[in-house]
Amino acid sequence: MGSVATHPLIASRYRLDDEALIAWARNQMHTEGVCVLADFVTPAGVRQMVEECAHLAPLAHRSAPHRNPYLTVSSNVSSNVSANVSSTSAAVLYDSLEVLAYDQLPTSGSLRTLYESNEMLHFIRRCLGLAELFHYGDPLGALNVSIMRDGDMLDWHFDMTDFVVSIALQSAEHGGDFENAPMVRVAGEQVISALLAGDHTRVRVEPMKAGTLMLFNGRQSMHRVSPIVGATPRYMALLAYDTKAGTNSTDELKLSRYGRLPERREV
Ligand SMILES: O=C(O)CCC(=O)C(=O)O
Repeated sequence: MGSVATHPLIASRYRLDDEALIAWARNQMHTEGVCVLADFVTPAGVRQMVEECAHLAPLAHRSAPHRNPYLTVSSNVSSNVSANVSSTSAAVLYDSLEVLAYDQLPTSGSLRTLYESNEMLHFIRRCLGLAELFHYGDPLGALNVSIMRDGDMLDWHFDMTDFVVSIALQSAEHGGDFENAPMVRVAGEQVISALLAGDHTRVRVEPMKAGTLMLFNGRQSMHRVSPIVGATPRYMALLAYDTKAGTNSTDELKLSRYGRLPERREV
């Protein structure tokens, strides 16, 4: 008792063996596809994580992919023609961001310490109501940090995975809101098309301030990050897990997001 309940980087108000908290999180995921835990990381932990990111930021890879809302088609088209498309899968949308990869983050730093801890893995697994959960097998993407600067944005998309776990580290001066249309995928093509064309009746902003942990089903919920305004970069840590051991991403995705492939180690 005690050793799995707390972690030095996690605020004491959260006990990782709190059955009521875990049941609430599971219900949130089931009903809304999102669970937001404010002030999850301690202020000191957030400060350390921001320092790690700020120090490494010059090494981040910048990309500006064009793709459809399902991330199934990438495109070299240079203009945003998201509105007035006959099929939502033909919509061309645009992202711009920088990303720090897992292998760039210091092994004994606070970000990796939290991500790699078994306490955190088991807590996430239980909040998601899963029998098994593994750290993602992608040497670049298992834990990565998105850095978004003045003018950067992520446009509307559904993720290709069932869930994502993120920790907000630093907000922009303005913009950078996480806008979410919860569980909208089942509503069908017409509703998604209306949303892409500007009908935001189903959209809400998730309260992601520094230290917040979010569990999110991005396969069912269309979401975007509104354009960043101002000189302060937005930092968001993305912690990846999978229900199967050793799951990796494709080389195409790695090249697009990190601009490179992992070094191959000869055995
Ligand atoms: O930065 C964020 O808050 C969201 C990131 C996101 O939607 C994604 O990487 O697919």
